[in-house]
Amino acid sequence: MPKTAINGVETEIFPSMKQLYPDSPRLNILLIQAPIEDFYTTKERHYPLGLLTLAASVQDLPVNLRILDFLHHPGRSTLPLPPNFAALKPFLVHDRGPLSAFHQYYHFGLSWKEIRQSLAKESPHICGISSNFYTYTASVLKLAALIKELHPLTSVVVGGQNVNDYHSLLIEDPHIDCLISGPGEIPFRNYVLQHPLLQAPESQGLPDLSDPAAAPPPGGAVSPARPSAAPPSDVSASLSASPENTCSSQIPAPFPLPNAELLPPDAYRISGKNAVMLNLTRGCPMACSFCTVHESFGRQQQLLPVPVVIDFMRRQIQRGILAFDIEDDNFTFSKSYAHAFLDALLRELPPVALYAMNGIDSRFLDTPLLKKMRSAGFSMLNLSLAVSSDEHQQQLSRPLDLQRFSQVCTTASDLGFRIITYFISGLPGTSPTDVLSTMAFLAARPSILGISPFYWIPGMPLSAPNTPSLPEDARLSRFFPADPRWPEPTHITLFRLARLINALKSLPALLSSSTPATLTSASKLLPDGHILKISIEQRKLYGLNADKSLFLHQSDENLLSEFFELFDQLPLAPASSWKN
Ligand code: B12
Ligand code: SF4
Repeated sequence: MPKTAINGVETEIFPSMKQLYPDSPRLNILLIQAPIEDFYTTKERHYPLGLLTLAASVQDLPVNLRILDFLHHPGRSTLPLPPNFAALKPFLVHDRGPLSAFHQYYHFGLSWKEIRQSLAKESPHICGISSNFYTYTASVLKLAALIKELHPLTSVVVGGQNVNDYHSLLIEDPHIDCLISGPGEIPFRNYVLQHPLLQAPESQGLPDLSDPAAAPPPGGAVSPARPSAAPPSDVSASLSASPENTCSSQIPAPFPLPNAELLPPDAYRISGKNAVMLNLTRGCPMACSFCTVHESFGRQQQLLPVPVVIDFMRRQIQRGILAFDIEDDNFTFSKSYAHAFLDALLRELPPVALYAMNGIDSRFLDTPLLKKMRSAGFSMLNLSLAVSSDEHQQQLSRPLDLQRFSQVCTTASDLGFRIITYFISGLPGTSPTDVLSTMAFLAARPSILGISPFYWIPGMPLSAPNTPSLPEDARLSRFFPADPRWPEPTHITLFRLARLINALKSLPALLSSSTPATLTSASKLLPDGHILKISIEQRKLYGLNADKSLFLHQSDENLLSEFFELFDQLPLAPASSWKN
């Protein structure tokens, strides 16, 4: 069968579908999240937001639609290390101490045996699989093959941020019938509408659904075209153009909110609270060269009308949701929009816990906004810094005012936010010394250090001297040396050093101390024999065995010397702590 073109839906897509499940009065659609293989996963952020917004875009059609989340499952099983991860092996020692890194490779989610059993019970006309991550392409291909083996006539559609023309694995796969890139709502709805079951309304007694505009999904009509990937000519102009979008419920929503009701309220939890994820905005006007989000959502920011968001949240609260994670790329880019949203939330909704775990850019934060965020229910602030040097920020097209960043940190800490700031190690063009400077800058701020090893994505504007030949190598936890200055031992040593700083920053004695600490003075607060004290005194990194004995981690010795020289006299600020 010819595969549907990327970004479009051809007409001849269901050659033999008229015979498939002819007795079903409705179209059976399964929207599926695949399991993954990695050293770790972040289960608090598994929410299948993209699949649920797709679901919202077809919920008015005569379909039986279910979400099968094969990832979000307590089950995990250990796997042998992939052969191409061999360089990591000497470092993957099981360390029970504060300087641990990864040590065991896992399959996260339902096992393939259980997935097979689960799919065998289904009678799907269409299976839509989400593929957001290049590095996890293999799981998506395996799932597509399994669906075709069990249900040869079922249409397998794959969409998501990994669907693009930069790599051919999905395009060439014989088990995938249709690929949809960019926001999936409109093309997926069109795809569904072309199904023979929906194309014969009289015989099925179904309404005429050939005109999508006749039945827009709740929240307003979805946008008719893929957003522009071109950056807006004037970022400040797009900023000031956005406030009108804030309050009118007359303005149609440019994209749907998730159909959260498809899943039980307690299916996803954050800090023990029933949680849902949502986007208030889509599209990012920034142009950071290590990011590919614009390929999917464009560079013009679209805003949901505030009343639409508040209605959604109210409905969720009524069904027992207590926490909301706003996964936007730049939720506060338009400050007036963010204020309008927070004002409405404070005015109209009972207290809830709010998160923006994808990170907030300090450039778009100030004291009034931070105060309002705190009152509205944010207690954690996830900031993103990438790198601290001006030169590298320019190279990455990510200029940042460090003084302003520091002010934001101080204000947020005074307001009682717990702060974590993400920075990237291993970026092509940067050296380990550059990253030590970023770490030194953050160590002196009341923030936890969120080290994020660089991973390559096909199509990212940033070019790398070494690109991984296999998708599995293109993940954070692989510490892939995209630049020769970043061999695995250097990368992993920095990872542990970030953990060392964080452990010291969180020491109760440091938190209550009135005098600024240094690495050496902080170590003096620790009892004799403490693993961190020994590590600092000996300028080596130690791990902890199960029997509580210590072992020495293999490290980049030059980097260790450089770190201890640099940090010996540098100020170390305690991490800000939760204040309720
Ligand atoms: C939330 C999130 C996560 C969550 C997982 C979410 C999940 N359910 O799986 C967590 C935190 C676990 C995560 C992890 C990673 N992430 Co992440 N993540 C995101 C983030 C911030 C938001 C995703 C989202 O919900 N978007 C909103 C929804 C509405 O959009 P969507 O899911 O893309 O869906 C739309 C379309 O893509 C499409 N679509 C999606 N699925 C389908 C299916 C069908 C059938 C169709 C037709 C259409 C379709 O239609 C949807 C509606 O328009 C994005 C950045 C972003 N702005 O999107 C990065 C992003 C997806 N992550 C990325 C990466 C690389 C990772 C990591 C693999 C990095 C790493 N560590 O190596 C890790 C994996 C770590 C681990 N071991 O778990 C990259 C992916 C780039 C790529 N092409 O590979 C992104 C784009 C960020 C970036 N750096 O550029 N991530
Ligand atoms: S990293 Fe964030 S701010 Fe930068 S372009 Fe990507 S989504 Fe936008």
